[in-house]
This record gives sequence, structure tokens and C-alpha cells, in this order.
Amino acid sequence: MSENGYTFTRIATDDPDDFRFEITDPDGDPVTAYDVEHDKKLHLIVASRDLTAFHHLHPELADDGTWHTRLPLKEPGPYRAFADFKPTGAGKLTLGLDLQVPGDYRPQQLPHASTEARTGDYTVTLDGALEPGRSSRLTLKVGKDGEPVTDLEPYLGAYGHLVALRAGDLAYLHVHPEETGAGPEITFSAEVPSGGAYRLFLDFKHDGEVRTAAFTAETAPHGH
Ligand SMILES: [Cu+2]
Repeated sequence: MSENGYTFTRIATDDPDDFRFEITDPDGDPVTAYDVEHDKKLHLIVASRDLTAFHHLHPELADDGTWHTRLPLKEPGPYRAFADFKPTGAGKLTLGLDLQVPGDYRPQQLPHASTEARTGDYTVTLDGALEPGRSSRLTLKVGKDGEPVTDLEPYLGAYGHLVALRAGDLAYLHVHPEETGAGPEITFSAEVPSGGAYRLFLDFKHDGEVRTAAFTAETAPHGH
């Protein structure tokens, strides 16, 4: 996918788990200078088309502008990779690329909308509604064993990172963290372009480990 003349291109290798790519600028040259955002020069999100698999990766950049990471994709089927970055001197971009893991694809149904998600011993609750055409405030509250977690650890310069993808076409929603403390509540503002169902993935760090809680959220009917 291209935007503003920038293009995200995979570089073929013999190993399907070896993901190499480059971002080329409007002149077709690989971009080598990036601004650091949320502690990294580039964030790579890889999600299965049915939104059951989600990975947030941080590839390594070589001097020639080639990025490299290992893909942890286990299930066959279609995936979409999103590169989120800001070339030095240009605006922020999110570019997508389709990936295919060969084999028998058995898509899963999108889980029902829920305001609670579990990951390991953690329960995360979601408060707030997504409203099409405006900025929505979402508050996620992290608990462990029934107690609020108040000692979240910073991860990528914030106490939580939220990625939202629209079910069906996997449109990427831009979500911005608001200044919050170490929990239990983490607040975001999300700009929802249109109605529909979204899958929200919250990354947070506690006890030295990054964990992901996933929710399905549907946009509120107009006027609510
Ligand atoms: Cu990242």
C-alpha cells in the first residue's frame, strides 16, 4: 500500500518466517531516517484477517533501509501487516501489506462485543463508546485476581498501547493515549471513521511481561 508517495514493500526471502521489507520514499529510495515515536522508529502490527491473531512487533533497521523481523504466525490464512512510522521530515504514516500463510484456513467468528477481557490472571474492563465521525474516549481498567493494578510498568513510553482494527476490511484506527498514571485506569481517544465492529487490542506491561487483552466493540447508534 502507498500513501503520499511512500510505499511498504516486502523483500522476498527463502524463509517464509523471515519478514524483510522496506519503506520507499516518493523518489523510490529506501527511507533510512525515521523519528522515534513511542520509543521505536517503526511499529509493526500483524493481525489475521479474522482478527483472532494479533502481534505487535519491533523490527530492526539495517543501514541500507531494510527492516527485518521474524513472523510468529502459526495458523494458515490471510494476514495484514501494518507499519506505523514517521519518516524524518514527513508526516506520520500507517501502511498496510497483505500476507498469506499457506495451508487450510479456518476463519473464526468475531467474538461478541464485550466490555471485559481476560488475559492470564488479568481482567481488563472497557468503559466508553465508539461513535462514528468523532473522537471517542475509552477507559480501560486493569485488575488482577480481583484487585485493581496500580503498578503498571511503562511500555514504549506509556502505560498502555491500544490498537483498533475494523472487522471485515481491517481498517486501522488511530488511537492516542492520554496522560495517565500507573493504573488501574488507562485512557485513550479513538477516532472512528465509520460504524461497525472493531477489535481492540490493549498491550500493557506488568511484572516485567507485556500482555495483550482483546475486545470486540461495536459503534454506538447515532445520537447516543
Ligand atoms: Cu510498537
